[in-house]
Amino acid sequence: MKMSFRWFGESFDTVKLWQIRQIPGMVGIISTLYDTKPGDEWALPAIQELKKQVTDAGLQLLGIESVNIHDAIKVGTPDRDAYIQNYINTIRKLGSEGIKLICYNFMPVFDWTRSDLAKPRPDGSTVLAYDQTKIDLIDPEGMFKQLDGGSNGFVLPGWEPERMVHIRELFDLYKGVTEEKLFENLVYFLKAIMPVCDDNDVNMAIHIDDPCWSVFGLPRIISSKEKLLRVMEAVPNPHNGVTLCTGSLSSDPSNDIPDIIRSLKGRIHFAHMRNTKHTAPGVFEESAHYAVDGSLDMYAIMEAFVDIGFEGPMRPDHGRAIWGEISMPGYGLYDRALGSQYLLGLYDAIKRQKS
Ligand code: CS2
Ligand code: MN
Repeated sequence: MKMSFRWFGESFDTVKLWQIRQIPGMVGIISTLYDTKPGDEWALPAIQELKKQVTDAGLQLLGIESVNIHDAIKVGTPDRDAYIQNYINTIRKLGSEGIKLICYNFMPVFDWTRSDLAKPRPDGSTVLAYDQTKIDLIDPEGMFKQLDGGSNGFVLPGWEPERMVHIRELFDLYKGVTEEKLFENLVYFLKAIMPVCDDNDVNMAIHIDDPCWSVFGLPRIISSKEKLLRVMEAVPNPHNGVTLCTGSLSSDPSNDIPDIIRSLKGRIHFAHMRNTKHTAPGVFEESAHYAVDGSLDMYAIMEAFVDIGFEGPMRPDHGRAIWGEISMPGYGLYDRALGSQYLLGLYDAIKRQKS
């Protein structure tokens, strides 16, 4: 396992590479070109510059999160092939620079959904939280306004304002896109890109849907063991893999995360470690990574990663906002740094025990 940290780039992140470098055990950076739009072909000099910044800081650029997928590909409109070609070109350029991991998601319209970006906890920290009863009271536009207003002035990944102004048209576009259709479109996309992944040894790692159920009537296809295995079996190439995000999977407590990890042996290319605390069905908050602070058995989850011989990048996912830090919600330095140390401690102890 290679402990890594998500970083949005010099112009977008409050956290500095030199700070990340000082976190014990931190070897990798997961980044992106945050100013590209879904569907764009990435420019090689920009990729090279990003890689140089990371390497100069004494870290390795271990992967991209995310190269986002254009809605035409998800919906399956006639122009999708042009966007797939752009994606293929981007994969080739990343591969040529030695960047062999791409995380992406296949959620319609927007990325993860939360009802609260700064829910206060008794210790004075704030966390991202989800309450289905609150979501039921608003529409997607209201949702975007609420998130945009609470994001400390940062653009949230997957909630880009230029896309969100077209939110109604986007919803119209997805009318008639059932789970089955979305699945077919994912398979079409994966089959088209596998040859370039093979040539460049690039791993594609699909992120879990968050939450794991339909929000605002949009389909969800990456949300359970059965659904994940179906995608793995439909395109059995090992370059077609998963970003195992524990927090996203845990939104549905019926997901047995250690069992899912074991069932995906060889197909998990990237691990996101997050803990969540569930207080009622459909109601949870993102707690500290420390198991006791939430509802997840972080030991059993880490043990499953050790048992399958996971060697890829692992990163602490969303952290709490603590010590007065102002950052993109979920992506401050302090709590993710703390989380990484807990995760490394678990990992080292389990490894030692088993050797
Ligand atoms: C989120 C997502 O759970 C997470 O890591 O912050 O924004 C995630 O990066 C995307 O869904 C991956 O494409
Ligand atoms: Mn995640």
